[in-house]
Amino acid sequence: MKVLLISPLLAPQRKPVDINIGLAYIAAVILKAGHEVELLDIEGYRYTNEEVLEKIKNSNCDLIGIGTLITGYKYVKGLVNEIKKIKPNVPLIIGGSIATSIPEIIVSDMQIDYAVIGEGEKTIIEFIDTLKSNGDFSNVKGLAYKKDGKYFYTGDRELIPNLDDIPIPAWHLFPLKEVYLKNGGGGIFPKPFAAFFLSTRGCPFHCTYCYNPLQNQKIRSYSAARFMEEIRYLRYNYQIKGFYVADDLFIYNRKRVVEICNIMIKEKLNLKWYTTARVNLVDEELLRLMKKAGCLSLCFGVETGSLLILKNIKKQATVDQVEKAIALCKKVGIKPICSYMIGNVGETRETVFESVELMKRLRIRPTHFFFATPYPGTELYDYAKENGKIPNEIELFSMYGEQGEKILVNFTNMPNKELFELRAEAIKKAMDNYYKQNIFRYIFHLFFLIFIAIRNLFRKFVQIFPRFFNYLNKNGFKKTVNKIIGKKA
Ligand code: B12
Ligand code: SF4
Repeated sequence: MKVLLISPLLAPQRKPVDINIGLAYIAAVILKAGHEVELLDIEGYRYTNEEVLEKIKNSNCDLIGIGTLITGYKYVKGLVNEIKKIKPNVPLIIGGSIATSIPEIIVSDMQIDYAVIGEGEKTIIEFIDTLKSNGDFSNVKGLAYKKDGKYFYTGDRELIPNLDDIPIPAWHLFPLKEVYLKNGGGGIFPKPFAAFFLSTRGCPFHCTYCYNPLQNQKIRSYSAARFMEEIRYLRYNYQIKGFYVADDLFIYNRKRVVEICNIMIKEKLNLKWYTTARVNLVDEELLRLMKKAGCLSLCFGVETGSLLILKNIKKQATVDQVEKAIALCKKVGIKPICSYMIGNVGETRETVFESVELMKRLRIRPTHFFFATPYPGTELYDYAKENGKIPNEIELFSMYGEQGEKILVNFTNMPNKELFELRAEAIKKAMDNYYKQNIFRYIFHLFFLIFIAIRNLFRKFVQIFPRFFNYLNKNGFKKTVNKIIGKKA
């Protein structure tokens, strides 16, 4: 059977960096089962709509699979309509968080034939087998579709107990060298850089704005050996110099992290990497080891400096823990990056400025404030629905896009305009504080930039001067001056 897998356009406003890793796993299991896979990576290649439709038209596939996030809703809906016009008889199946979080809506609002809920590795293979044998799809767990005109769900599929059992993602189908590895990295991270590596699924915490807890997935991780197998694969096949572990909670299993770091140190891979962390899960010993293993930076979802908001979002972390974790990172030389939210339930001017005060105390460059956004499958989303804050779900899905730049749902008692202005004021305050705290660093930085500019000018002059001198010798002063000012002799 030939399966056409489509990675839709996801983040057109920036260069493609993150491979559609869920789809890469699906491609790997289909290939392993002996079928053919054709991949249409729209996000990676940025094909135009015409090119996309042409490629789909020319494909002799027996099944089409799409995988993406909820934010791809609008694009996928349009794409699906077009696909059904070109290939009305080819079954269309969709997976990814878009399917898992709103299967009923997907099945009824889009011309999708089947939606895969949860992990798809086993479901897709059973689905293909059933399709081939003309069997009964109601036996395939984790599948949603229309039966007798009504939504039908076959029931939950058991989680894959051991992630080491799944094959290495089919990275070779994606334009790794030409696109993703080239675009990843930068700043303190060397290129080629793999920004899409995943080794953990699930999370034991219950933050209200996150869709992980509602999937109720037990946290599972690759073993250290499997982790290293994939890293070596990327290192030797694609010469990566660094990577980002996109796990939601890479550091959850301390023992595993220690093992991974020890292997990296022993093998002298000299890879530079970063990942996400949680302020209540780091300690000095662990951070030192991570640093030694090449970890240059850690991203913390700090979210707020207000204890009240921390409680409201069920973060299970305290402001003290934030301050301690950041201080430890700075002490061992790991660059901490903190992200913040604004506009959660209970947010006021006072709580926003508690965040600004925290930023001030942390003395690190503040990152952006993201507006709290409810995504389906999260507690925040259910709260918004129950409180009449989402009058039209489909409309909301169509507005999703870049992260937290717009107020899609306002959970505060402030009008949108005030909340928007408050964010701008808070960002300005935080940045001003930061510049004041780092004034000498900035002056030094400025001098450094001026020095580099003068050095470059000097180098250019040294390169050009002999040519200029030769010309002058050959043509005389007047002709040379005329040449420079562009005047004909
Ligand atoms: C990598 C990632 C990204 C990448 C996406 C890269 C890409 N090209 O897809 C980037 C960095 C761009 C991104 C951005 C955002 N993300 Co994001 N991201 C993730 C992350 C960390 C991993 C996704 C992933 O690959 N998971 C691992 C794979 C194995 O799981 P999976 O995708 O679900 O795939 C499985 C099944 O769904 C199924 N499947 C998937 N595809 C297909 C296709 C077929 C045909 C079949 C049969 C099955 C199938 O099988 C797969 C294997 O089991 C998740 C968190 C998480 N742990 O899942 C958040 C997550 C998906 N992101 C989320 C969000 C909200 C965002 C942002 C809005 C910002 C933010 N707050 O993080 C932006 C939106 C950007 C935009 N412009 O649209 C939410 C989505 C919520 C939802 N209901 O959809 C998640 C779940 C985070 C969270 N915990 O809340 N993200
Ligand atoms: S935000 Fe992070 S810690 Fe909280 S539930 Fe989601 S993945 Fe877990």
